[in-house]
Amino acid sequence: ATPAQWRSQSIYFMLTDRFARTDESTTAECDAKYGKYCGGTWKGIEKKLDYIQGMGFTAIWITPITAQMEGNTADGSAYHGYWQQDIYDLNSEYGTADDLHSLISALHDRKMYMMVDVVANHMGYDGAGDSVDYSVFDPFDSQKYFHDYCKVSDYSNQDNVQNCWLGDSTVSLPDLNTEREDVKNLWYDWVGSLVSNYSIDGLRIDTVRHVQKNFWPDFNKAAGVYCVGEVFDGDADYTCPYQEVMDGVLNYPVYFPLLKAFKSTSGSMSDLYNMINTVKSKCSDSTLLGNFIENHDNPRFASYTDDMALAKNVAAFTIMADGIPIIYAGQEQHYKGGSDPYNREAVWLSGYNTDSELYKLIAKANAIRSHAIYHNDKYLSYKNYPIYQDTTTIAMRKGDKGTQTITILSNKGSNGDGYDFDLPNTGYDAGTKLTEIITCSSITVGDDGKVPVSMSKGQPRILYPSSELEGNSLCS
Ligand code: ABC
Repeated sequence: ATPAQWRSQSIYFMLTDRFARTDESTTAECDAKYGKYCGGTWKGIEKKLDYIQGMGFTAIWITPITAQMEGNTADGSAYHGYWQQDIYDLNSEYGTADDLHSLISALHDRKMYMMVDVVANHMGYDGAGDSVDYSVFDPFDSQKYFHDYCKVSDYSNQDNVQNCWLGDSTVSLPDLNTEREDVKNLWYDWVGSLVSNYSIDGLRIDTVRHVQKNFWPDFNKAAGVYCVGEVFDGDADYTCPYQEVMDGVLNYPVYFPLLKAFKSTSGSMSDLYNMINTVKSKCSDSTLLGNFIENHDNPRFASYTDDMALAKNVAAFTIMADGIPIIYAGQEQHYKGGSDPYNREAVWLSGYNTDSELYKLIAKANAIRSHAIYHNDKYLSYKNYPIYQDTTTIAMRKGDKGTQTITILSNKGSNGDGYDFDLPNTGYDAGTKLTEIITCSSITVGDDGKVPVSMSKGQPRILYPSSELEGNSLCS
């Protein structure tokens, strides 16, 4: 699928090993701290598509599918999929090629998309960087395909970031020499075949900042589908330029101030307010970025605060701002694991509770977003911007006059006092009847054009013109 087709999607991201098992067990043991395989499979995912679709997701992103380094180490096993050794074979722990085909057809039958994670920067080896037996890799079975060993040690030095190796002396990540023509061509052929063999709709690309920029345009082109790259850096001046060589990047610049604003009831709104504008002006297209507040590399949001209202606000932001929303499996169950590997809990242990507060909030936010998109085909390309901030509140607008959504977020938390205020600059005409989607209550825009907003218990608010909701069951 093209970038334009992806713009309207909403993504549920999971580690294949940790989402669902073929036997549909909700009790199978999985202690994330050991970093071992827990038994999640592609068949398991296929059986749980109702659960995913029930939250309004239209796409899934799964971790890498290639064959991995075997066995267990002090860093754990390759259950996550980022330690590949054979790029032409699949990770048999997750199932067979037929299982993967079957999952993808099941998605397509539901008009959903499949995004697969791919790694072109490195392979994975059970041992230190100076002890690698290159013959275990397929292809790249000789040292000549790799950069000489050195460890990534200085993120402010781009040569070091690109040419040295990630990993440690337990599991090294042999760093491919992606300047070599043969290495480039192998990857371009490989990615084109992968996408067409499995009818993959989009790619999440790992470790993008660790490969020279000029590698990516042809990789993205050979893939022929929307690609979103991981550039793990909060500086928009550093991260946005990667959107010149790839369709989109994960929105790390917004991630950091979003976390800061909502991880406590004293977080500052102004950094987030400013960063929304910064990304909008510095990235070539903020509507093609991947928005998130959780992933498998960072502590879960609830590891900072167990406040449910704060978790709802960040989820609402992720879905209502510019870009493609990405929710990390387990976020809807308010999982609270800390740093890797603790943030990779098995989702089956939640029993896939569809009544959880965040499951329902996510479903609502995805539903109003889909409705707004469906109702006005320019909704997605209209760039979201902040219209208001105070010490505990931020409000933002997305969409043309008359069909815009206004999202109002607060970090007061579940125990926060209620407060009322008149919100200016929404673009709604005086007298317009609005529906607040979270509470399904009605509000009329004042004669002065301001919207009387009532905040309570730190809950988020999403406004939309009532007349444009006709025929939608969201609040009726
Ligand atoms: C395993 C164990 C860990 C153990 C480690 C040594 O080995 O699980 O407990 O500590 C995979 C696995 C991991 C595994 C690693 C290494 O491989 O999933 O479990 O860790 O073997 C991607 C993937 C990630 C994957 C890999 C490797 C890459 O999403 O899951 O990890 O294929 C860097 C990379 C980034 C990578 C990330 C984990 O590490 O750039 O691609 N993610 C700074 C740097 C970032 C750096 C980050 C974390 O630190 O700038 O480039 O990411 O090390 C902000 C700044 C940021 C800064 C942060 C910390 O602060 O703006 O720039 O990020 O303010």
